[in-house]
Amino acid sequence: MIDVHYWPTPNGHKITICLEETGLPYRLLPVDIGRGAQFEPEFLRISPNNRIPAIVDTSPDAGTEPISVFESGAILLYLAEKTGQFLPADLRGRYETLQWLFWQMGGLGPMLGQNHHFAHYASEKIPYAIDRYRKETERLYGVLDRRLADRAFIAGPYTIADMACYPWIVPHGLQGIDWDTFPNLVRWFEAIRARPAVQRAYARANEVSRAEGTAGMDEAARRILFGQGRR
Ligand SMILES: N[C@@H](CCC(=O)N[C@@H](CS)C(=O)NCC(=O)O)C(=O)O
Repeated sequence: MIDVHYWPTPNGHKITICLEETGLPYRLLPVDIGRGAQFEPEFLRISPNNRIPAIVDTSPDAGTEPISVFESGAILLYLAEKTGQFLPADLRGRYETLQWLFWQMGGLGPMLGQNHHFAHYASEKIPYAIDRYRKETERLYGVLDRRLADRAFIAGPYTIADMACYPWIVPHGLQGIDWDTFPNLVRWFEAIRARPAVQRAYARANEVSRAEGTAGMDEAARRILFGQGRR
């Protein structure tokens, strides 16, 4: 069983998509990051960076101790290696996948996260910051669109690199870009959106949102999420 310490955000969706695609049994354990649950000592023991997602594989191999993994890229790699799915076995295919997985972790995710922050969450509207991250989003979309010009998915076959990128493209309507000018990306997006496993993953997210009430962001959540210093 895979225990997923989870909240319905882009980084959380990556893991439920992968779990639905691989068919591994899993259980969702909500971590309400707007209420500070990411600072609970029990959670910090498995995710010292106080971020979701994190997983605990309760039976990595018959009779062995549970293993925990944090950082969505490491988790996707773990699940791909555990199941032998969505990460090509040959050297070239493996590195086609891994370089784009790391591109998502170091570029697409953080930059689009800042785009969302300055355009929608920051109490002060700073034109320089809004423009900086909107342009960077546009640049990254362009990189992905060119990559997809001559292949169906990012590494060729559908892999964990696609699962990492897709949830960050879902809110494209909020990112200030001109969606229709990225036709290869639109085709790729629609192909992934139609996958039954992806639809199941987002249905699980809705279950958590309904049960835990994740709609909107109040002042307390804003302080918790955006006021973090060393302590
Ligand atoms: N690099 C991390 C980023 C994870 C991340 O930023 N998670 C956000 C939700 S999408 C979070 O847990 N935020 C809690 C907080 O900021 O305290 C990953 O890919 O797993």
